[in-house]
Amino acid sequence: MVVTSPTPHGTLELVDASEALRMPGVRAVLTARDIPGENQIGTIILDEPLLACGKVHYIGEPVALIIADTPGQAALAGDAVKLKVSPLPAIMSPREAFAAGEMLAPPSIFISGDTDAAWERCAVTVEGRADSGGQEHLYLETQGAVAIPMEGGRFFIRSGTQGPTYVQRVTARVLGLPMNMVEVDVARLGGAFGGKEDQATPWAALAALGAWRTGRPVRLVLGRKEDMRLTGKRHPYSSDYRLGLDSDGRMLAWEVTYYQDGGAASDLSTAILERTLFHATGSYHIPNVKATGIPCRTNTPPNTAFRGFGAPQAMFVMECAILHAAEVLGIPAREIQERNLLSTGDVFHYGMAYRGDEVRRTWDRASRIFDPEDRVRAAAAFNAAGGILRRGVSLMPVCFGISFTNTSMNQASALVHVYTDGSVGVSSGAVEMGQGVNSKLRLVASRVFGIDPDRVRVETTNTTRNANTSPTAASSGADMNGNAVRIACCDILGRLLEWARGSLGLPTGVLLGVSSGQVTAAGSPCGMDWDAMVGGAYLARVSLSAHAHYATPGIRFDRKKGKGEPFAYHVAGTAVTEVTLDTLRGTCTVDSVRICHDGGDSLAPRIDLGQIEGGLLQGIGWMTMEELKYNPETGALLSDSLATYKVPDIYSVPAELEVDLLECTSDNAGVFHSKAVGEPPFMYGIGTFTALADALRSAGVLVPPGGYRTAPLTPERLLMLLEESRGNG
Ligand code: LUZ
Ligand code: MOS
Repeated sequence: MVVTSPTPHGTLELVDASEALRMPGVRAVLTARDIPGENQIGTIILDEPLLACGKVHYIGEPVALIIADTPGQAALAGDAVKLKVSPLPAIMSPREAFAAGEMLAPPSIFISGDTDAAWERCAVTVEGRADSGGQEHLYLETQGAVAIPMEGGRFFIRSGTQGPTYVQRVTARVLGLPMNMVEVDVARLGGAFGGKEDQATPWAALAALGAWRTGRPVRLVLGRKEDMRLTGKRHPYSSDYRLGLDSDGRMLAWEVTYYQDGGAASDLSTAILERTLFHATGSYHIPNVKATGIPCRTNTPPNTAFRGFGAPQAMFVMECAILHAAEVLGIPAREIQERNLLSTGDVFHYGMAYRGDEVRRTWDRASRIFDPEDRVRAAAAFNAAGGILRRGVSLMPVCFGISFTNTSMNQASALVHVYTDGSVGVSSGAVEMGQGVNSKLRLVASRVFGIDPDRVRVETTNTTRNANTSPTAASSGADMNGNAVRIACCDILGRLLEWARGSLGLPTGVLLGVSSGQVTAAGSPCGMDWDAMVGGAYLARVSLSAHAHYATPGIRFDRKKGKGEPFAYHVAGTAVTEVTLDTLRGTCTVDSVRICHDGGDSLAPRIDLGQIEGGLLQGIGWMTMEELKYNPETGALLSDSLATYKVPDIYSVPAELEVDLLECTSDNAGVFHSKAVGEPPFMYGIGTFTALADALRSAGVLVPPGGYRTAPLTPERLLMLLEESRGNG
């Protein structure tokens, strides 16, 4: 049980646990003073204590840890801990924070071309503001960990984390131990979405602290409400933009400033802001760009990674500006979009050339097979007929860079054992969180070995078997760990076939392989099966194990210059969305979403389809219904349960949902020409916002200041906009 700050900002005057310590079942109450090592859990910037010390910076900041025999006893004792906090002024919005000089790090700026010189060449410029809200991860399984003290002062931790190495490093730091004294094991997570990249760590470190103090296993699992209150979310952004276009609708200049609501500590905010800057131009080519990111410190839980990692916020602002320009020019947004789509060879503002062609290919294919023009005509006819309903249509192109923007993180490792009975065990740094990475790894191993996937088992993710791993994140888990598994398997297979060649007495010119469990020579079975080869090689003392390391090739980025080739490749796609808005009630339905998605040569199309559909739904939730509400007086989160925080459910699924996987076998850094799929589909959800904007426009709602360029477009907000436009504001 974790005792947390009741105040968004203040000085911690007193933590009195004397009564709690006398309560039944209570083993220990720990505060910052009890930490044997460093009270520091920061990853990029060391600015976050594990347990508050001196000051508190947000409601829900851990102050004390209660270890008791049962969760009930711990909860009762938690209520008995007396906290005295003298309040300080709290900041709840990023612009307010910026005005007060409260930043988590200095602003960063990406520049290409010369925007100042470009404005005078623009026939039209639009300026405005676009705000997008935060988002609760709502992973099915809440944060939790079990820490077990082991012999020799070691600790074994089972953690629900995307980043076992982070948990290991921080726990070692907190306990004052070398990393080799902490083993972290992860079986699987009940979802994460980025919420367990950095923020699974404190709960594991706290459990370990409890295990260290009591010498007993400690289990710490957050309740749902607790999890919603205590952990960080997607970063809300408030952004200013200025977009300049020539008379043909070509975008010439783009200036944008992102005020990122980082919460009370930096967590991954600066990395997320960097990905925002990389995606400042969305799926478009703009020759003159100035993008500024300001990481602002506010008094909410530190915001963190969430599917898309800052890119959705950037693409949202870009699409809002295009809508705005389309209104001023009196042309459909899709004309501006199409005119400016990225083409092969276009240079991004960060200096990398776009090597793919899938932005235009998916747009063109979506335009052909989904016939958006016909849908636009149908909507116009529907709207012309009057009544209270209005239809809207949008196209939403997505282009997402694949690789951690921090180049050094783009590495993975695998450990593969073939056992003497021919079965295979695969370990890697990848964490299974429902995204299907284990199925993909199993397919990779079975494909290299030429055996049935059932012969392959994917083991837990464990820091003793695979060390110094990057978190399973950035959509790159299958790409990088899959490649490491591929290399390790190839290594073993090479040794096995070499032994088989000798045993069969075949000359070196004959190509050996394994297919459907049979050893083949020049493509035909040669009477030896996989099991016999493995057994024979073992007796001949051939190693049946391999460890492999994979580092994504060809990427680099110079942070000082803001230029480089940070991404291995880009994933693209285009969504066509139709919505119906009820102008009387403010409600809306998403009638259809049709997506043409660049899935590469998919390893597992059904898994990728699940990611595309799930990502879309999560994006629709972010854009239309999920809204974080805080008590304006106390700063407490009001939307802290599923009764007050609405997420998409089965009824939110578009009545028609169609996904077309673009056939694409071009070379990239995926495994066997497959492509990363986790994050890009999230941003198709922005198409629901722009389709709603289209419907609003036909209901007579036009760009009011701060108007519909605010997400989410909840029914409440839609109704207010409609009422304002009717003069009922
Ligand atoms: N995590 C991270 C990520 O540390 N760096 C990234 O670039 C990233 N991108 C997407 C999701 N998680
Ligand atoms: Mo992430 S947002 O953990 O890929």
